[in-house]
Amino acid sequence: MGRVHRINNRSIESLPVPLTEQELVAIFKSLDENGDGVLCQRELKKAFDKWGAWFPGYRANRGISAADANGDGRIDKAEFEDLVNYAQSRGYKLK
Ligand SMILES: [Ca+2]
Ligand SMILES: [Ca+2]
Repeated sequence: MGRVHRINNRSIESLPVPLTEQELVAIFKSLDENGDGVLCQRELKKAFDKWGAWFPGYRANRGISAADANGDGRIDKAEFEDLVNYAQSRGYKLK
């Protein structure tokens, strides 16, 4: 009964890359398809799909609960940074 030893080798590349303000705005705009200044669940689902999520709808919901400070179910520009932090903490690369 041997135990397989696996080295959990997380590379430095997997660390979140901080985005600049301009990059955040550019990403936000590219995701806000209808241009109403907020990202709804449907738009976030597409975003996570683009970022390679296996369950983009689930991720969108999780991202909203993590970042939606005022509880309206949508992500505005002020909340977007928290959403980005959430996505990056889950290993998504946004650029
Ligand atoms: Ca929108
Ligand atoms: Ca909100």
